[in-house]
Order: sequence, then structure tokens, then C-alpha cells
Amino acid sequence: MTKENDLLTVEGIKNCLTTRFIGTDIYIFDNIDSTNEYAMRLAREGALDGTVVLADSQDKGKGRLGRSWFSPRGVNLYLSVVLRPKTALEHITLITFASAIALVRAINDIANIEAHIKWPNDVLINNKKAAGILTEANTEANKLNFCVIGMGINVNLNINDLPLDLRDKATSIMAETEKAIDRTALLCSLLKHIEDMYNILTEGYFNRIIEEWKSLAITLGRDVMIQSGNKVIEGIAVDIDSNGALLVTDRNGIIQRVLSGDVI
Ligand code: BT5
Repeated sequence: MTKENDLLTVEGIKNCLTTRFIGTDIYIFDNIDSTNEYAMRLAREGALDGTVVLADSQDKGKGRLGRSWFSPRGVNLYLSVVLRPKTALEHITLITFASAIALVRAINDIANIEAHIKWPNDVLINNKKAAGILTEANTEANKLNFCVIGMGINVNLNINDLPLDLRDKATSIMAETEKAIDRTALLCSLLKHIEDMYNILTEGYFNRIIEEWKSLAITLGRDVMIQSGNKVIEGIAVDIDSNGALLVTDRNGIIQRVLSGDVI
């Protein structure tokens, strides 16, 4: 595949999309600050459930906690999906879990390679980060109005083009499979899996999400050190609870419940 025939176009995507509502509205930018920022704005203005925002490159791709997402042009996928699930706010972490599962399934379908999930939001191939997920929510009086699932996926990125500080911990699908991947096909598969997972979530089958997530996660059963706010928790990651919090047995044998943080 050449760069010229791997262009992202609304027409190309619609031709391969098999979803019912995700991707009914698709916005594609050659370059944008952040697809999440744009999707949050669209959602505030009433964008439909399932609206997709894509960009070929980002100037201010965001990670969590003010971190940045390296977003070079023409080789990767940077997308954000507006979702309006009628589900309780406490299930927000499950939305990220459902999206991570969708991404692992799509990578498996299209690139025929196994990917795994590192709590809470990294997708790894051969133990290196190939994708990250940033879920942002708009809430009101403890109610979820809408959320935006942002995904940055290193698809055909050459690892020599990564910034030096990421070279030993990041990878791309192409780097691991040694094959260029059709971004449109990967995107269509991903959106279909997101829709399937979203239906499972809104129908209330939380346990199915938790069980599949656990089968794909590399974090459970391991010694971990987790930075959560100002706290560092050390111990063994033993399980996740029904809302997606990580349960860590610390050095004193006490189970700590961690809702957000980074495994360091
Ligand atoms: C994430 O944050 O992993 C979520 C990244 C979400 C990016 C997407 S792109 C489309 C949408 N629009 C946005 O503006 N954002 C979303 P976090 O767990 O905080 O990880 C960020 C860290 O990952 C950085 O501090 C780097 O260490 C590393 N990193 C940055 N760019 C990377 C890349 N392209 N590949 C692998 N690792 C990267």
C-alpha cells in the first residue's frame, strides 16, 4: 500500500462501514488541534450519538492529565467518537474498557496480531504501546450527558520517526507485523466493534465487558506500582471491580481500590 491509496475519505469509509449508527456523521480534517476538543464542541452543540471526528494529523493531540499525543501526518489514526449512553456516571470507566476491547478486536481482525490492554487505557502489542484512549465526559448533577472516546492508534508509523523518548516504549501495528495496514479497513472494523460493545454496555451486560477486558489485560496478577494523584500504591493487581476500578493488594495485605492512575 502506498500513502496515496491510504487516504481517509468520508466516501471510502462509508463504503466499508457496516454500523447502524456509529459514523452516520463523519468529519475528517487534514490537520486539527485535537479531535477530542472538536468532538466535545460538536457534542455540546448537539451532535448525534455516534458522530465521528477524524484527522490525518494533530497539532495538540492530548493524552490524560495534560500529556500530549504524538500525531504525525498520514500514517496513523486519530479519532474521536461522540457517545450518549443512557448509563450511570459510575460506568464511565467501562466505556473506556469497552473501547479498548473494540480496538484489540479490530487490530486482531485486520492485522492478524494479538494486542493486549494495560490498565487503564493503553493498547500494547508485544509489550509496547501502540494506542492510547482518552475518554472525556460532560456531566451535570452526577448525570452523564455525553462522552467522547478519543483514540490515537499508531498504524503505519515507522518507529524511527518516533521522538527519542518514546522509541523504547512505543510501537506501531506496521512495525510489529511488518505489513502496511489499510487505515480505512481498520477504522471500519473498529467502529463496528465499538458499536457492538456500546450495545452490550447500554443493554447493561457489564459483566461481559469486565470478563472480556480481563481476558485481554496484562495488568492483572502482576506486581504493580501505581501513581494515582499524589499517591503511589505498590502491590499486586488482583482484580477489577464492577465499575472498572483496579483492586490492588498492598504490602500490608489491604485491598486498595484505584479508579484512575498510571501503572509505572
Ligand atoms: C493516552 O494518554 O494514551 C491517550 C491518548 C489519546 C490520543 C487520542 S488521538 C485522538 C484523540 N484526540 C486527542 O487529542 N486525543 C485523543 P496517556 O495515558 O496520558 O498517555 C500519554 C503518553 O503516551 C505520553 O506522555 C507519551 O509518553 C506516550 N505517547 C505519546 N504519543 C504517543 C504515541 N503516538 N504512541 C505511543 N505512545 C505515545
